[in-house]
Amino acid sequence: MNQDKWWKKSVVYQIYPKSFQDSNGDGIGDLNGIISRLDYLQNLGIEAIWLSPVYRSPQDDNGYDISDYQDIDPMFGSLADMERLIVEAKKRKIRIMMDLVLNHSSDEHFWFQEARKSRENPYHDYYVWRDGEEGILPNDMRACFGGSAWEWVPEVGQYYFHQFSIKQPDLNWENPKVRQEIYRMINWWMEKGVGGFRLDVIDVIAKEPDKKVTGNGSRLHEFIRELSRETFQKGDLITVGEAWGATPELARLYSNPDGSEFSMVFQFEHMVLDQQPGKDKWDLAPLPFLKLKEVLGRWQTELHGCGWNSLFWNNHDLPRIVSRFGNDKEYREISAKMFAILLHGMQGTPYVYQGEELGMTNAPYEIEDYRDIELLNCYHERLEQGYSKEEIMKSIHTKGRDNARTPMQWDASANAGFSTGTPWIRVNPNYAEINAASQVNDPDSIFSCYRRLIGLRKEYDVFAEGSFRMLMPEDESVFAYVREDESHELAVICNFFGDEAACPVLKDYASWELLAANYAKNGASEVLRPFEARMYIRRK
Ligand code: TEU
Ligand code: CA
Repeated sequence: MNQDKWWKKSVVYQIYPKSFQDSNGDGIGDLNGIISRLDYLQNLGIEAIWLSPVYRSPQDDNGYDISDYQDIDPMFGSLADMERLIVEAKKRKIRIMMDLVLNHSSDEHFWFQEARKSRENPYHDYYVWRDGEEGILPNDMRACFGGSAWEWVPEVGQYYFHQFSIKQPDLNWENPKVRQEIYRMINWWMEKGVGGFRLDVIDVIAKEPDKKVTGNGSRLHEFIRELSRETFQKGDLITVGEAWGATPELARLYSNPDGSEFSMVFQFEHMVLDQQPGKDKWDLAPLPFLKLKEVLGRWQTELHGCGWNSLFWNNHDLPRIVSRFGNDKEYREISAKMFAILLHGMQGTPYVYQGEELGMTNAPYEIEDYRDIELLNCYHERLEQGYSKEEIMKSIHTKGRDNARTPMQWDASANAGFSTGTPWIRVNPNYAEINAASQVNDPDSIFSCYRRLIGLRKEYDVFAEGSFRMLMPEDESVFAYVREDESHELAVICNFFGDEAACPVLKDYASWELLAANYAKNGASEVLRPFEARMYIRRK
């Protein structure tokens, strides 16, 4: 059962290990680096860490291509380091959530190495194969990172299916042996004390390529319920599925309060609004603000009492929120705090992505300084398609995944304190100004704002359980809502933009207790300053 679960009042912090903290000077973040920063995370108040993949991997897609699910990549450390991380985190009341990439493995995984040898090989059916002739593809399905979703293997005279890169062959969930291997592996991690899992692209595991179906295949929830029963339900875990194709209706299945699937899912409806309809993320469009309010509000009310939301603005695949919807120049601090206050007042479990709590920004580099496979493939594909370089770079600077993957900015020393060697990806040059050292002890910093919000969610039940009501849904500048339970009312009132905004309802809350704000208290009574955010509470 998912009722009264600890994770309803907790905040999760996402670590992208490659970019968090390097401990041995090779320029790559690692497990010992993470251990050395646990005190920082405890101070922030988070209670779980979602660790992006640290398994053995050729790193074609930064670890989302796993060649051994039961080992740690030497670049990150050893299994003993991982065990130590779990123990050290536990001492600080932090649970470690691992990232399960179950839709595909690496092509260098033993299973695939065997599978490609012959059709009779016992592992052949671990993957998704279709007959064909070289050069005549089974169908026209495309991979997410560009190119065909089919790749020819001459040894077997067949194509294998891959939704992501060529080095990420899709696993065949129809094969019960594959499912059993996966459950065995997950239980092995659970025995090591792992406290939860994030399930990568879980909504596409039940693919039906002959029907050109990837997301929400007909056996999806059957597979997930079996997975959950055979693994997660044996422990008090937090689980979150990544589901780009989720609707509120589907999310009520994924996060069913009976605990039959996951704790919650990541849905992305609010993260795909600033692109041209029907096109992909690189085809930029201004953010339709009223639509954003409608989307977030709908997810709040539709899951209330019958499901559970994940709340986030950022992750390792998304651009930095201050640069995306806010202002990363003169209002960087103010707007970063506005996004924090706006999100943390909602119902669900908030996720903070490394550096978000510092107001880290996008990294508009030259193409040579980027590393991400998706970004680089887009660059080459679009050049071939005739886009201008300027146009492509604009899309990349706005949406590229490496915006979120630059090294964590710890202090103003060389390489932002991330590494004594040469970082695998360039450090954002603004680290002297934006870094943790300058914020942790400053009560007015973005970091302190996050710490306060994380604490408030534990203090007042209304955050976890209260109902949600949008205020002024048609207002073009203000994002405001009220939460309510038996004992409290909570009001969050934000100006989403960089101009002053009239906000007559403000005066209705003037007598309430101000819990959090991003300006000094004495503002005007009916006007919000640029990006101003206020969170009020009152006892009923
Ligand atoms: O991302 C899922 C996914 O669909 C992405 O390809 C997404 O469309 C893209 O990043 C948006 O820019 C997950 C992981 O979070 C991502 O890092 C992996 O590359 C991907 O799965 C494959 O495992
Ligand atoms: Ca290292």
